[in-house]
This record gives sequence, C-alpha cells and structure tokens, in this order.
Amino acid sequence: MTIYLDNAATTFPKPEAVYRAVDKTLRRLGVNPGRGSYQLVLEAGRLVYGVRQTIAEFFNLNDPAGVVFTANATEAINLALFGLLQPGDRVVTTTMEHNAVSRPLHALATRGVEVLKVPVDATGRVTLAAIQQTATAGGVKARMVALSHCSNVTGTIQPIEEIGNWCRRQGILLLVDAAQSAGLLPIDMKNMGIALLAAPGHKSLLGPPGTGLLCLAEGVLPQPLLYGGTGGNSLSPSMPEELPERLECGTLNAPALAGLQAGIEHIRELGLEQVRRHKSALLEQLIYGLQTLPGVRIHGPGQARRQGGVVSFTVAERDPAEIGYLLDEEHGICVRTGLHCAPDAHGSIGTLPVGTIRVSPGLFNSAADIDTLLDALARMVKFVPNLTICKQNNEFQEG
Ligand code: ALA
Repeated sequence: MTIYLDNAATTFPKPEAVYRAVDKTLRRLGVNPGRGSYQLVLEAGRLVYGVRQTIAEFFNLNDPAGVVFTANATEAINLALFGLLQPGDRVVTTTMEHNAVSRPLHALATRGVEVLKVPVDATGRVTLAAIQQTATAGGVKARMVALSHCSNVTGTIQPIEEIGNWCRRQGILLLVDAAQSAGLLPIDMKNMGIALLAAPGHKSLLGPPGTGLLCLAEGVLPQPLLYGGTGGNSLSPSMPEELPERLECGTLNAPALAGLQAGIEHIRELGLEQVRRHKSALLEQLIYGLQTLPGVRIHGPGQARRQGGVVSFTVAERDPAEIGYLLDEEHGICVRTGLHCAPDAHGSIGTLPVGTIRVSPGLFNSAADIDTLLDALARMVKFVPNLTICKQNNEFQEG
C-alpha cells in the first residue's frame, strides 16, 4: 500500500468529480474554445468563462476577465514579474522564496531591476516593519513586493493582509505566490490588498496538472509574456489590449480547466474551514509525534495553526534523502526530501546543503497514515544503517 504525503508538490488523488469533469469535457466538448463560432465552440467558451467566474468568486475579484490561465504557478509569477518590472524599478522579496520567484527575479536583476531580499526570523516569518523599511529605503519607493503566502519548506504563513494593506496605501503592487495556500487558507484579494495572485490549479485547488492562474486586481495590466493567436482581431499585429486575451494565447486546456472547476467546487462544498481543520489536525498529530523522536528537529513554526500544509524536519546525523528513500522503499510512504526548489529558504532556516524531510498531508490522508509514518520513523531513528552519507551531492551509497 502506498501512503502519499507529498501534497505540497501536487495533490493526489483528486476528488472523483475532478476525474469525471476532465473525462466528460474531453469526450463531449473537446473543441477549441474561442476559436470559431459554431455551437460547440461557444459552449466550450462558456465553460471556460464559468471557470473564471468560479475563481474570481473564490478569491473575491470583481471581474472574471482578470483571471488569466497559465500552465502553472511558475508561469503566472513570471508573467507578473516580467510583465510589470522595468529596469530601474525596485522589487522587494524575502529570503524564503521558491525558485519560481527567486529565479525570475535573479534574471530581472541582470536587466537592471533592483531586487532586495528581506530576511526572516528563525521560523521563516517576515515582518511588515522589515518590508516597509526595505521598500522605502533611501527614499526610493518599491514598485512591487513579491512573496509567498505560505512557505513550501516550513509552511510558515506570512502576514499578507498587513503587508497588502500597507502596499495598497503606498501604491506598491503586491504579488502573492499562493502556491501553498490557495485552496487551504482564505484569500480575499480585496480585503488583503493583493494586486496580483499567482496560484497552481493542481495543488490545494485540487485540479489537474497543467493548470495555473494569475488573478489581476482592477487596473493591473502586465505586458504579455507570450505572443500569438487569441481567436479574434486576427488582422492586428499586436496582442489585444483587453483581458484575459492580452495575456493568453494558444489553445487553452479546457478539459483540465473543467477539472479545476470541479476541484474548487469540491472545496466549496466541504468548506475551506473544514479543509484547513482536517489538514491542521494531521499536522498537529505529526508535530506531536515528531517531538517524541530522538534526534528529530522540526524546522519552522512547529505549531499547526501557524503553518500551512507542510512540516519539515531533520534527523541528527542522517541525510534527509536517505530517510526519504527508506520511507519509500521499506514502507511505501511518499515524502519529498532535499531543497524543494527553495535554496534561499533552506539558507534562512540553516538546512543547507542537504535540506529537510517534508511531509504534506492531503484531504484524503487519515490519522492512521500519520501513525504509520511515525512508527516507521521511530524504527528508523533507533537503527543506524551501514551507509556512507555524501552530504555534498545529496546521495548515499552502501558503505
Ligand atoms: N513547488 C512544489 C514543491 O514544493 C513542487 O514540492
């Protein structure tokens, strides 16, 4: 039996309704929305518009046209950053970011954008005061603040509402990477002062892979990242001005978007609070159990109510990759180990170069799954295998 505890990478399995929606759309409505004017195409267009409406309602955005579909959150973040930042602009971020934020910012820094990284505390949390100070240092005001709502390494939840309301008063754009929070924590773009919200469809929103979105508050209009066919005004050599066509070209993945809609409906039926309660209870059980194991150290807040869907830990003198390998090989338990594409975050919490063991329970995990994991770990931390650990390259060999 497999126990999947890597829902921060992607949620698996999906609710039955998601599989059904993808299958049904691909079979019955497998035409190209927005390309042509026959009945089936119009119906597919209405389906896609309905997904935009669902997402706009879910994140409290007035205009569904401000919901732009991308292949994943990384593409949405790239679109936001490259579409709005010019040489000479200042952007403020943190030292907890995923490469989806830090790599495009690194590329932009080589093109003359000033990128300033604000440090975090030992639990990975940033303060509004630190953001304020950096965003206005030297009398220069930042154009944008870009950070994750919730760390993919430690689960740390950032004070987005405080930061967002300050940014709005200052006329600074706030870009939130909601990869680990959309579908788990409440997100209200208006009340939280979020100008741009990037999210994957395939994580806690429960949609299929290949879905992502960028939600734009009123008046926020990035330059396109991709140029091409939009299904209308074909004589113009330029991309249309209006949203979402300005930022979407090529064929949309309508079957996957139908699946995403079914995923969000599933969350709405359960209620976001119930989703959060379920995952928090599993995290609490996990944190409590880990604290009783010798040599185990939890990285991050270490309190379920202060973190999103993940717990990261290390075991003294053991390589995280080795623990992950043994969990998989001997117990059929899937967790993610290493740096989780977030080297800055590991630098901030002191877990470079080998990273951590990260556990991320999902909607379909139970307390019994966490017990099985804790039992497996308990046996493992007592037993020291005959292995030579190569910390530099994150691999291990028979010794
Ligand atoms: N960014 C995803 C993770 O943290 C893939 O695992």
